[in-house]
Amino acid sequence: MRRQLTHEFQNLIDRGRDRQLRLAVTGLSRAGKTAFLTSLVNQLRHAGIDARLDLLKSAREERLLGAQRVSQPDLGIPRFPYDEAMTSLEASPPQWPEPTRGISELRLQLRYKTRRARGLLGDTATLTLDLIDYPGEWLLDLPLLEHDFLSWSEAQLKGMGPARQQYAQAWQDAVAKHSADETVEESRLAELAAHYADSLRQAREAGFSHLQPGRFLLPGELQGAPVLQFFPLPGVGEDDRQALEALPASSLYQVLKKRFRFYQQHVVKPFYREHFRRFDRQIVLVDVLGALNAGPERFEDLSQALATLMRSFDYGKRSLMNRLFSPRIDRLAIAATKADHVTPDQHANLVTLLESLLAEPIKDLRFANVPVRAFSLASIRATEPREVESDGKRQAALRGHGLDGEPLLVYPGDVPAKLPEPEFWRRQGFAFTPFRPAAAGPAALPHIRMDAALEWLMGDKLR
Ligand SMILES: Nc1nc2c(ncn2[C@@H]2O[C@H](COP(=O)(O)OP(=O)(O)O)[C@@H](O)[C@H]2O)c(=O)[nH]1
Ligand SMILES: [Mg+2]
Repeated sequence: MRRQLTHEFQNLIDRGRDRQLRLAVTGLSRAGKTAFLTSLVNQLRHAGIDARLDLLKSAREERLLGAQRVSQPDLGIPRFPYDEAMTSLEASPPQWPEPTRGISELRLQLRYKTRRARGLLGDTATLTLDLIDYPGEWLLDLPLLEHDFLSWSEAQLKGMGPARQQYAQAWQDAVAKHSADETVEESRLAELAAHYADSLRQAREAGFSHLQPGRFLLPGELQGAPVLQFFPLPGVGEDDRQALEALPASSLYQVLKKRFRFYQQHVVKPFYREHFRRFDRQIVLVDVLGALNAGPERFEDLSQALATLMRSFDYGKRSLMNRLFSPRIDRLAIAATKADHVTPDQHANLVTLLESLLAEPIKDLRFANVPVRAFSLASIRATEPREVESDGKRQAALRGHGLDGEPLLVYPGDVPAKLPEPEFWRRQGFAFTPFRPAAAGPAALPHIRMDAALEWLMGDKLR
């Protein structure tokens, strides 16, 4: 009798616990979001069969039974293309999944055994896990809400370094042919805006990250809409405010100003209100190694982009985020991806480098009492650690295949443990070769520390 009561009591507790988690994955383009989510779904689907998830407590204790896909709750959001990604990885030769360019979502139902005292297993329970993938570029737009068109315009044009300026020059020359009070034809506006978007894309291609507005790079369903047809206006500043404000509604200045406001109200705000606000947990992926490979100006630019991006997680009482949207993320992970590009002895440095890259935001998060942890991981491990002998000494190396299939045995170099000094860049001691993924078989995808990230992001929900 007594035994039965305890059992029912336990059932009640189980039902009362929150059994739902909205986990969001973000990062700038090419940071590794698609690879991460594909691997995450794959690992969970193989849990209890052949996945290697020793650092995920519920898996280690053999309580995690498996995961199933169920239909997603938001019918207006594209489904995360898991099957398509797996098809690419299973192809011969295997290929990295196609890049995705907007927000997508997938719902999993996890089954697991709850934990009782003294290691006894409890009942079977389910956790509904909503996974959301969205471009980090969209978060670069948060500060845009603090500006009006004029101050935004000035800030955009002032902040460019020489290499970055190079990509904006042709566009600037084209705009310089027009004045702020001129009535510019709709088609010409569209042209100038397209030219501006193009200059952002070129800068992006050349390795820059700190680019605004974010939707110009990843327009999603807004491709071609007039709301994306504005740009900063060179040659005017705060001193001209009064004169500019007095211009007629048809003037170039007023038209751009109106569109900028529309972009704030109908693009930036709705994303935070309808999506961001509802996330419970977040992982931010960063391609630290890619930036190291790209040199000092790109690396510094990534650092600024990350500082901007992380402002969306600034929950200080007086932060813009809290004032506008009262978000609820209660735990955050930041991860340096593609760790399989360096030898395992460099992984600890990769984490400390990431931590120093994000030192300020991490401090703010801790102050605001949002737990945050840094990781290095490989969602889909494409290399194997090896050792080679050179000059009679043993040296760590990586074995893998290049994108066109040729076998490689390389030592990519040392990862600096903190922000690199000028000396590091002079030596250029880092060479990053892209690898193609290993052939995917029927077993779970090979990874590095996906399980550690999972434990941090959802382990407490699987008790
Ligand atoms: N070696 C290795 N490469 C990776 C890994 N994850 C991503 N990549 C590489 O980075 C590219 C971009 O990754 P993707 O997930 O598409 O980035 P997204 O734009 O953030 O979704 C991929 O095409 C791969 O070349 C990984 O775990 N290991
Ligand atoms: Mg993607």
